[in-house]
Amino acid sequence: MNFNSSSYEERAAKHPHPVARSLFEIMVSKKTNLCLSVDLTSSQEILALTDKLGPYICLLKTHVDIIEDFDPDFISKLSELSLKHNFLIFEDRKFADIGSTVIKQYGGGIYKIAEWVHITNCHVLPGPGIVDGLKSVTRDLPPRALLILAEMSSKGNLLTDEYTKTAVEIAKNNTDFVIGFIAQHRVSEPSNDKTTASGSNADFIIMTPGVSLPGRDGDSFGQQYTNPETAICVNGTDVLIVGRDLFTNPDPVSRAKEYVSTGWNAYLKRINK
Ligand code: 6AU
Repeated sequence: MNFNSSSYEERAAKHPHPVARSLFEIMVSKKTNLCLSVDLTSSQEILALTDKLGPYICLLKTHVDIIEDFDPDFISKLSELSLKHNFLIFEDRKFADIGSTVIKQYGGGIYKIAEWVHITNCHVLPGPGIVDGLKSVTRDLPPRALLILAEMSSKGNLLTDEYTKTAVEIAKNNTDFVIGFIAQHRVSEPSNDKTTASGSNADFIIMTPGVSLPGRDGDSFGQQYTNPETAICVNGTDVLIVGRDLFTNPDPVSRAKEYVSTGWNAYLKRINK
């Protein structure tokens, strides 16, 4: 079995990274491990759905570059919602360039992602310099964290086992910034009672996309879905990332509640409570 049987409370108490601690604390206080992937293209629709589902999520995942009417005011409104409903913001930017370029993409441009986003993610195709570059942007900002894409959900993706192992090594060398992975399984060794604050047995958070309650197996572009119970109890994920099954649902609040109860019960089963 490759999963972390410690509770989110225990992990919050000993995690060295403030963003990871906040996330675990939010999960515990709201009893949810659901991340809404709000892949809509109108800022009004994003804000409206976020306000509706805010009470049920620990994390909101955005793709800011798909918004058709982006305006800096959108960021203030989203940040207000994050405080109102107590969730963190994760911009799914999937940086993938050399260090000196990602510095400008993360800190600058029209989105200024690092200024308002608690968590972002990157591929490590370019090697460890991408992590160094991103980290350098955060030096004078409030705590910021990174997730490394170690596995992908899509059919035929090129992230081999060897690639995943290297991604984990890069994360272990950067525990002051990297708090976990986008992955389909717990890709770092099982922590359980051997979990340490940082270093080679660091407590990495696994966030899994390609998750859906039964009924959705994939899409016509290679997306593949796992059900929440398997993702948490068998594959060892910590956070369920759900997009279309929520934002295209005619009753997203009821659907979100189903994810919250399924996800939380699976977590309680995993930690034997
Ligand atoms: O639930 P869906 O299929 O509507 O949306 C899944 C979301 C999308 C993808 O861009 C993202 O998750 N995603 C990621 C992330 C989060 O990095 C990696 C991956 O392997 N698969 C995937 O779907 O916003």
